[in-house]
Amino acid sequence: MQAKFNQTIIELARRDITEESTDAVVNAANSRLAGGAGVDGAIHRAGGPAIMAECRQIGGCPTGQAVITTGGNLKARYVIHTVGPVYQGGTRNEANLLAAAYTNSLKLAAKKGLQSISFPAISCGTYGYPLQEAAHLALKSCVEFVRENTQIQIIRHVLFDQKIYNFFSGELRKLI
Ligand code: AR6
Repeated sequence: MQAKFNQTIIELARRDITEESTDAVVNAANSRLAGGAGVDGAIHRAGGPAIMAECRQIGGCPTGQAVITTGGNLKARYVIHTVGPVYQGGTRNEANLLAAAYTNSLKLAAKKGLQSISFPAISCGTYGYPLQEAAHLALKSCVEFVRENTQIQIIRHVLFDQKIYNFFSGELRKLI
């Protein structure tokens, strides 16, 4: 499923983000950039040790912020590492932090001159964010960004399972 907002196509795909050939893939990292399970583990496994070496140099990334490394052995030229919030009931500024994770990743991609980017469903695994609200915030952040910024031509949300895909497609339909 896809829709065009201003100059940008926002699309949903059901597959493994490590296969993406967009200019950048986004990693749902932790604030120490230490690697882990889920999409983080998959990206480091597929991308090879060069990515972790760069993460160690950078040292860390606060929740809601984003940093960039090269893509190692991935098809994507860059990995943008962002840190979503751990969901703790919704009263710890989680919504703003999740939106910021998307917006700051997009700002970094635009600053680098990139034209395409693939996101996983940040905070939707280990970090426990309710899926429908996470899907809404993810898409709303991207749509708001592309209304003001025309640099990025494709934003792809790469969703691992059908359940999350269905939440994203339901929320995307509401924004069209
Ligand atoms: N491609 C696309 N999506 C994937 C893939 C993949 N290869 N693998 C998993 N997902 P998670 P978080 C989906 O837990 O909630 C790590 O240990 C997964 O099904 O990866 O932000 C980090 O180091 C889920 O929908 O990220 C952090 O400590 C989504 O990606 C912590 O987990 C995000 O799940 C971050 O937790």
